[in-house]
Amino acid sequence: MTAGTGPGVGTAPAPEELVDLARYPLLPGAGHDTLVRRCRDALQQDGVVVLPGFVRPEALAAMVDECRYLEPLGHHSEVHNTPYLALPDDTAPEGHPRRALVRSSLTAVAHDLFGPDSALLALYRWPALLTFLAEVLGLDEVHPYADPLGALNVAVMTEGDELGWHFDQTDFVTSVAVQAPVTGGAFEVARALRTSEDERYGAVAAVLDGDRSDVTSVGFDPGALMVFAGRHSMHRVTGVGGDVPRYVALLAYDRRPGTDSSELLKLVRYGRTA
Ligand SMILES: O=C(O)CCC(=O)C(=O)O
Repeated sequence: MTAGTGPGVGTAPAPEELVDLARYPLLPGAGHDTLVRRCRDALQQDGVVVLPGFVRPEALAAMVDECRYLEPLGHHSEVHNTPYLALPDDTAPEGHPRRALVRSSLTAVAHDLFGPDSALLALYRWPALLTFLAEVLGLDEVHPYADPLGALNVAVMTEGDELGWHFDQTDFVTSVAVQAPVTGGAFEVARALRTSEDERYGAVAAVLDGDRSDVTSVGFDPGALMVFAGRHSMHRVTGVGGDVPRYVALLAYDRRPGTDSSELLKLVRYGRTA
């Protein structure tokens, strides 16, 4: 059986064969320190770093097959929530972002559905990737989530799906773009829209009302690894069109071991809690 395409009876691919290590020297050696510095600078300056062509073409083809196989096992949800991923605050004035509702519609494939032969799982657990991410993020360590459903998950977006404007509740998100849709599916960011001290509700309301002056499109480039700091940068995925699903793998890590997601988040995203 080809790695990552079936119900998980094969063996896991070697993670170092999944990544273009000539272009991105993740392991210590020539070019490694320069790569880390470049990524760290981009993340600090722009809140996002994208490494196009990170996944080698053959590995990407296996990941597409894997996502195709997993897609029917995923849970589709459509929710309307605030950009703060919280319930609307009815005490806030009319038109306030804390009362605004945005639509998110997607299918999520949970971590426990990936087979032992999964290329995505092999990449997710690869110690060299964890060390590299810690270096880029300036952290001592990076740990995979302990969330049995959300640790590694695939977001599938088909015709009519979208991810509304929101701020993340985590410091950073790592993703691998696997397959682009026919139209839409762009990752758009209003960078550093708020700070820890200032919510800047006026600026948030303007973006929600369609003001594009603070918005940049990061695009969607299959094979790219993205590290994104979304706590202060509001972001969204534009509506998807056409008959090719958008696949993105979300690799959830934290600076501490044992991080889990709330039961409510699991229920909404995966339709179950375990
Ligand atoms: O699908 C993507 O490209 C990004 C997903 C995202 O921003 C999120 O899940 O918060």
